[in-house]
Amino acid sequence: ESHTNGENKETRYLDGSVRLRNPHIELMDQDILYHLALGSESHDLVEMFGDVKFVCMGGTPKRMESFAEYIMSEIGHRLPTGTQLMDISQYSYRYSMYKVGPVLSISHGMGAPSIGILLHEVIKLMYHAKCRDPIFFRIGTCGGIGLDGGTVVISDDASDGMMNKYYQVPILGKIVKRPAKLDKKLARELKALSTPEDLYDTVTGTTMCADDFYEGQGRLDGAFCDYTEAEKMEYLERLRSAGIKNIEMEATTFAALTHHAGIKAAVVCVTLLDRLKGDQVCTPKEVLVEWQLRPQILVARYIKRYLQTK
Ligand code: R2B
Ligand code: URA
Repeated sequence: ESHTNGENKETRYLDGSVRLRNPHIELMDQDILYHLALGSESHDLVEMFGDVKFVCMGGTPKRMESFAEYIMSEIGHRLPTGTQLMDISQYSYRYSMYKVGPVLSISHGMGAPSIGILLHEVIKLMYHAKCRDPIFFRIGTCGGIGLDGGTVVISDDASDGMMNKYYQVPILGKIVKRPAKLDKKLARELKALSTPEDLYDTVTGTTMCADDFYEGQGRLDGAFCDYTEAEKMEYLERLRSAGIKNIEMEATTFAALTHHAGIKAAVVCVTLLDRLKGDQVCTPKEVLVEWQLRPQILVARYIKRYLQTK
Protein backbone atom coordinates (compact mmCIF):
# COMPACT_ATOMS: atom_id res chain seq x y z
CA GLU A 1 0.00 0.00 0.00
CA SER A 2 1.21 3.49 -0.72
CA HIS A 3 0.05 7.03 -0.86
CA THR A 4 1.42 10.15 -2.46
CA ASN A 5 1.92 13.28 -0.44
CA GLY A 6 -0.01 16.31 -1.59
CA GLU A 7 1.64 19.32 -3.11
CA ASN A 8 3.08 21.72 -0.65
CA LYS A 9 1.26 24.97 -0.21
CA GLU A 10 1.78 27.40 2.59
CA THR A 11 5.07 25.78 3.44
CA ARG A 12 6.62 29.14 4.25
CA TYR A 13 5.51 32.05 6.36
CA LEU A 14 4.67 35.34 4.68
CA ASP A 15 8.11 36.76 5.46
CA GLY A 16 9.74 33.84 3.64
CA SER A 17 10.92 31.99 6.72
CA VAL A 18 10.71 28.21 6.68
CA ARG A 19 7.58 26.75 8.26
CA LEU A 20 7.95 23.22 9.57
CA ARG A 21 5.44 20.63 8.47
CA ASN A 22 5.71 18.98 11.86
CA PRO A 23 3.47 20.14 14.73
CA HIS A 24 5.62 18.39 17.34
CA ILE A 25 8.73 20.53 17.07
CA GLU A 26 7.34 23.73 18.57
CA LEU A 27 5.98 21.76 21.52
CA MET A 28 9.42 20.45 22.44
CA ASP A 29 11.53 22.16 25.14
CA GLN A 30 14.57 21.85 22.96
CA ASP A 31 15.45 20.37 19.62
CA ILE A 32 18.83 18.69 19.38
CA LEU A 33 20.24 18.61 15.86
CA TYR A 34 22.27 15.59 16.79
CA HIS A 35 24.20 15.01 13.54
CA LEU A 36 25.16 18.68 13.31
CA ALA A 37 26.27 18.96 16.94
CA LEU A 38 23.87 21.90 17.44
CA GLY A 39 20.75 22.48 19.52
CA SER A 40 17.97 25.02 19.80
CA GLU A 41 18.71 25.68 23.49
CA SER A 42 22.46 25.04 23.61
CA HIS A 43 23.10 27.48 20.74
CA ASP A 44 21.66 30.83 19.70
CA LEU A 45 20.69 29.58 16.25
CA VAL A 46 19.14 32.91 15.16
CA GLU A 47 22.35 34.72 16.05
CA MET A 48 24.57 32.06 14.46
CA PHE A 49 22.58 31.31 11.29
CA GLY A 50 19.84 33.94 10.89
CA ASP A 51 21.59 35.57 7.91
CA VAL A 52 21.97 32.35 5.88
CA LYS A 53 20.67 32.67 2.32
CA PHE A 54 22.42 29.80 0.53
CA VAL A 55 22.96 26.24 1.68
CA CYS A 56 25.46 24.39 -0.49
CA MET A 57 25.88 20.66 -0.03
CA GLY A 58 28.32 18.21 -1.51
CA GLY A 59 29.56 14.74 -0.69
CA THR A 60 32.92 15.19 1.02
CA PRO A 61 34.11 17.29 3.97
CA LYS A 62 37.28 18.31 2.09
CA ARG A 63 35.42 19.57 -0.98
CA MET A 64 32.99 21.54 1.14
CA GLU A 65 35.84 23.09 3.10
CA SER A 66 37.51 24.19 -0.12
CA PHE A 67 34.18 25.45 -1.45
CA ALA A 68 33.89 27.58 1.69
CA GLU A 69 37.38 29.04 1.03
CA TYR A 70 36.52 29.59 -2.62
CA ILE A 71 33.16 31.30 -2.02
CA MET A 72 34.79 33.46 0.65
CA SER A 73 37.20 34.93 -1.91
CA GLU A 74 34.52 35.10 -4.62
CA ILE A 75 32.08 37.15 -2.54
CA GLY A 76 34.87 39.06 -0.81
CA HIS A 77 33.75 37.96 2.63
CA ARG A 78 36.09 38.59 5.51
CA LEU A 79 36.04 36.60 8.69
CA PRO A 80 36.14 38.67 11.90
CA THR A 81 39.78 39.43 12.76
CA GLY A 82 41.42 36.78 14.86
CA THR A 83 39.03 34.08 13.68
CA GLN A 84 39.44 31.38 11.06
CA LEU A 85 37.17 29.16 9.05
CA MET A 86 36.10 26.26 11.18
CA ASP A 87 33.99 23.16 10.99
CA ILE A 88 30.89 24.04 13.03
CA SER A 89 29.78 20.39 13.16
CA GLN A 90 33.23 19.06 13.96
CA TYR A 91 32.08 17.28 17.12
CA SER A 92 29.28 15.44 15.38
CA TYR A 93 31.97 13.37 13.62
CA ARG A 94 29.35 12.90 10.90
CA TYR A 95 29.02 15.95 8.67
CA SER A 96 31.19 19.04 8.24
CA MET A 97 29.69 22.52 8.10
CA TYR A 98 31.32 25.86 7.28
CA LYS A 99 29.72 29.29 7.32
CA VAL A 100 30.91 32.15 5.14
CA GLY A 101 28.56 35.09 5.63
CA PRO A 102 25.25 34.16 3.96
CA VAL A 103 26.60 30.83 2.68
CA LEU A 104 26.62 27.49 4.47
CA SER A 105 28.82 24.77 3.00
CA ILE A 106 27.98 21.31 4.30
CA SER A 107 29.09 17.77 3.48
CA HIS A 108 26.28 15.24 3.02
CA GLY A 109 28.06 11.90 2.65
CA MET A 110 26.92 9.31 0.12
CA GLY A 111 23.40 8.25 -0.74
CA ALA A 112 19.80 8.93 0.18
CA PRO A 113 19.86 8.01 3.89
CA SER A 114 22.87 10.21 4.57
CA ILE A 115 21.59 13.29 2.74
CA GLY A 116 18.07 12.63 4.07
CA ILE A 117 19.12 12.79 7.71
CA LEU A 118 21.13 15.92 7.00
CA LEU A 119 18.20 17.61 5.23
CA HIS A 120 15.84 16.97 8.16
CA GLU A 121 18.30 18.73 10.45
CA VAL A 122 19.27 21.54 8.08
CA ILE A 123 15.62 22.33 7.29
CA LYS A 124 14.94 22.47 11.04
CA LEU A 125 18.02 24.65 11.39
CA MET A 126 16.56 27.08 8.83
CA TYR A 127 13.34 27.13 10.87
CA HIS A 128 15.00 27.67 14.26
CA ALA A 129 17.30 30.35 12.82
CA LYS A 130 14.38 32.09 11.06
CA CYS A 131 16.23 32.12 7.73
CA ARG A 132 14.24 33.74 4.94
CA ASP A 133 13.81 32.15 1.52
CA PRO A 134 16.98 30.08 1.68
CA ILE A 135 18.13 28.47 -1.57
CA PHE A 136 19.72 25.01 -1.47
CA PHE A 137 22.31 23.69 -3.92
CA ARG A 138 23.85 20.27 -4.24
CA ILE A 139 27.24 20.53 -5.93
CA GLY A 140 28.39 17.04 -6.70
CA THR A 141 29.86 14.41 -8.96
CA CYS A 142 28.15 11.89 -11.21
CA GLY A 143 28.51 9.51 -14.11
CA GLY A 144 27.48 11.00 -17.46
CA ILE A 145 25.41 9.29 -20.14
CA GLY A 146 26.87 10.13 -23.53
CA LEU A 147 28.76 13.10 -22.12
CA ASP A 148 32.53 13.62 -21.93
CA GLY A 149 34.10 13.54 -18.48
CA GLY A 150 34.22 17.04 -17.02
CA THR A 151 30.79 18.07 -18.34
CA VAL A 152 28.58 20.01 -15.95
CA VAL A 153 24.99 18.75 -15.62
CA ILE A 154 22.24 20.90 -14.13
CA SER A 155 19.28 18.72 -13.13
CA ASP A 156 15.82 19.92 -14.13
CA ASP A 157 14.24 16.70 -12.91
CA ALA A 158 15.21 13.71 -10.80
CA SER A 159 14.14 10.10 -11.06
CA ASP A 160 15.03 6.90 -9.25
CA GLY A 161 16.43 3.71 -10.80
CA MET A 162 12.90 2.67 -11.86
CA MET A 163 12.45 6.03 -13.65
CA ASN A 164 9.94 7.19 -11.04
CA LYS A 165 10.04 10.93 -10.43
CA TYR A 166 9.62 10.67 -6.72
CA TYR A 167 11.54 9.81 -3.58
CA GLN A 168 10.16 6.74 -1.92
CA VAL A 169 10.59 6.04 1.79
CA PRO A 170 8.91 3.52 4.11
CA ILE A 171 7.17 5.35 6.97
CA LEU A 172 5.18 3.40 9.61
CA GLY A 173 5.07 0.35 7.37
CA LYS A 174 3.84 2.19 4.28
CA ILE A 175 5.73 3.42 1.27
CA VAL A 176 5.40 7.19 1.11
CA LYS A 177 6.16 8.81 -2.24
CA ARG A 178 7.24 12.42 -2.34
CA PRO A 179 7.51 14.19 -5.70
CA ALA A 180 11.16 14.84 -6.56
CA LYS A 181 10.70 18.34 -7.94
CA LEU A 182 13.43 20.84 -8.59
CA ASP A 183 13.01 24.53 -9.34
CA LYS A 184 13.07 24.69 -13.15
CA LYS A 185 13.49 28.45 -13.19
CA LEU A 186 16.54 28.20 -10.95
CA ALA A 187 17.93 25.49 -13.27
CA ARG A 188 17.44 27.84 -16.26
CA GLU A 189 19.07 30.73 -14.42
CA LEU A 190 22.08 28.55 -13.64
CA LYS A 191 22.32 27.39 -17.25
CA ALA A 192 22.30 31.03 -18.35
CA LEU A 193 25.37 31.63 -16.18
CA SER A 194 27.49 29.19 -18.18
CA THR A 195 29.48 30.96 -20.88
CA PRO A 196 31.13 29.96 -24.17
CA GLU A 197 34.44 30.83 -22.49
CA ASP A 198 34.00 27.88 -20.13
CA LEU A 199 36.27 25.21 -21.55
CA TYR A 200 33.64 22.51 -20.97
CA ASP A 201 29.98 21.93 -21.72
CA THR A 202 27.16 22.70 -19.30
CA VAL A 203 23.92 20.86 -20.05
CA THR A 204 20.50 20.51 -18.46
CA GLY A 205 18.55 17.27 -18.12
CA THR A 206 17.06 14.60 -15.91
CA THR A 207 19.27 13.06 -13.25
CA MET A 208 18.88 9.46 -12.19
CA CYS A 209 19.46 8.80 -8.51
CA ALA A 210 20.61 5.28 -7.63
CA ASP A 211 20.81 3.64 -4.22
CA ASP A 212 24.12 2.02 -5.09
CA PHE A 213 27.29 2.90 -7.01
CA TYR A 214 27.79 -0.52 -8.62
CA GLU A 215 24.86 -2.79 -9.54
CA GLY A 216 22.40 0.02 -8.91
CA GLN A 217 24.13 2.03 -11.65
CA GLY A 218 24.50 -0.93 -14.01
CA ARG A 219 28.25 -1.26 -13.50
CA LEU A 220 30.06 -4.44 -14.47
CA ASP A 221 32.87 -3.94 -11.95
CA GLY A 222 31.23 -4.43 -8.54
CA ALA A 223 31.80 -7.42 -6.27
CA PHE A 224 28.72 -8.96 -7.87
CA CYS A 225 27.23 -8.77 -11.36
CA ASP A 226 24.48 -11.00 -12.70
CA TYR A 227 23.84 -9.26 -16.02
CA THR A 228 25.75 -9.06 -19.30
CA GLU A 229 27.44 -6.07 -20.86
CA ALA A 230 24.71 -6.05 -23.54
CA GLU A 231 22.02 -5.83 -20.84
CA LYS A 232 23.88 -3.00 -19.15
CA MET A 233 24.13 -1.07 -22.43
CA GLU A 234 20.47 -1.65 -23.19
CA TYR A 235 19.55 -0.18 -19.80
CA LEU A 236 21.82 2.85 -20.22
CA GLU A 237 20.41 3.47 -23.72
CA ARG A 238 16.92 3.29 -22.24
CA LEU A 239 17.91 5.93 -19.71
CA ARG A 240 19.41 8.08 -22.44
CA SER A 241 16.19 7.89 -24.52
CA ALA A 242 14.27 9.04 -21.45
CA GLY A 243 16.38 12.22 -21.32
CA ILE A 244 18.57 11.11 -18.45
CA LYS A 245 21.94 12.84 -18.64
CA ASN A 246 23.64 11.59 -15.52
CA ILE A 247 23.55 9.17 -12.61
CA GLU A 248 24.34 9.99 -8.99
CA MET A 249 23.03 9.03 -5.56
CA GLU A 250 21.20 11.91 -3.85
CA ALA A 251 19.11 13.88 -6.36
CA THR A 252 15.62 12.44 -5.66
CA THR A 253 15.99 12.74 -1.88
CA PHE A 254 17.40 16.25 -2.14
CA ALA A 255 14.70 17.35 -4.63
CA ALA A 256 11.82 15.75 -2.70
CA LEU A 257 12.74 16.94 0.78
CA THR A 258 13.49 20.53 -0.27
CA HIS A 259 10.28 20.61 -2.32
CA HIS A 260 8.30 19.24 0.62
CA ALA A 261 9.73 22.02 2.76
CA GLY A 262 8.94 24.67 0.13
CA ILE A 263 12.64 25.42 -0.39
CA LYS A 264 14.02 26.41 -3.78
CA ALA A 265 16.74 23.97 -4.81
CA ALA A 266 19.09 22.94 -7.62
CA VAL A 267 21.48 20.08 -8.33
CA VAL A 268 24.68 20.77 -10.27
CA CYS A 269 27.09 17.87 -10.84
CA VAL A 270 30.20 17.27 -12.89
CA THR A 271 30.55 13.99 -14.78
CA LEU A 272 33.61 11.95 -13.84
CA LEU A 273 33.27 9.63 -16.84
CA ASP A 274 30.97 8.65 -19.68
CA ARG A 275 29.10 5.56 -18.55
CA LEU A 276 28.52 4.56 -22.19
CA LYS A 277 32.31 4.12 -22.40
CA GLY A 278 33.12 2.46 -19.10
CA ASP A 279 32.61 1.96 -15.40
CA GLN A 280 35.88 2.70 -13.63
CA VAL A 281 36.89 6.20 -12.69
CA CYS A 282 40.41 6.25 -14.17
CA THR A 283 40.99 9.96 -14.71
CA PRO A 284 43.99 11.20 -12.68
CA LYS A 285 43.24 12.69 -9.28
CA GLU A 286 44.51 16.20 -10.21
CA VAL A 287 42.17 16.31 -13.20
CA LEU A 288 39.23 15.17 -11.05
CA VAL A 289 39.98 17.90 -8.54
CA GLU A 290 39.91 20.50 -11.33
CA TRP A 291 36.65 19.09 -12.72
CA GLN A 292 35.03 19.21 -9.29
CA LEU A 293 35.51 22.97 -9.21
CA ARG A 294 33.17 23.40 -12.17
CA PRO A 295 29.82 23.05 -10.35
CA GLN A 296 31.28 25.30 -7.62
CA ILE A 297 32.17 27.97 -10.18
CA LEU A 298 28.62 27.98 -11.59
CA VAL A 299 26.96 28.16 -8.17
CA ALA A 300 29.41 30.88 -7.08
CA ARG A 301 28.38 32.92 -10.12
CA TYR A 302 24.75 32.61 -9.06
CA ILE A 303 25.49 33.59 -5.47
CA LYS A 304 27.63 36.56 -6.54
CA ARG A 305 24.99 37.76 -8.98
CA TYR A 306 22.32 37.43 -6.31
CA LEU A 307 24.31 39.35 -3.71
CA GLN A 308 25.20 42.11 -6.20
CA THR A 309 21.62 42.75 -7.35
CA LYS A 310 20.31 43.04 -3.82
C1 R2B B 1 28.28 10.86 -6.49
O1 R2B B 1 29.45 10.38 -6.04
C2 R2B B 1 29.21 9.53 -4.91
C3 R2B B 1 29.56 8.12 -5.25
O2 R2B B 1 30.91 8.02 -5.66
C4 R2B B 1 27.76 9.74 -4.56
O3 R2B B 1 27.59 10.45 -3.36
C5 R2B B 1 27.27 10.54 -5.67
O4 R2B B 1 26.01 10.97 -5.74
N1 URA C 1 29.08 9.26 -8.63
C1 URA C 1 28.17 8.32 -8.96
O1 URA C 1 27.21 8.09 -8.21
N2 URA C 1 28.35 7.63 -10.10
C2 URA C 1 29.40 7.82 -10.90
O2 URA C 1 29.51 7.13 -11.92
C3 URA C 1 30.36 8.80 -10.55
C4 URA C 1 30.17 9.51 -9.39
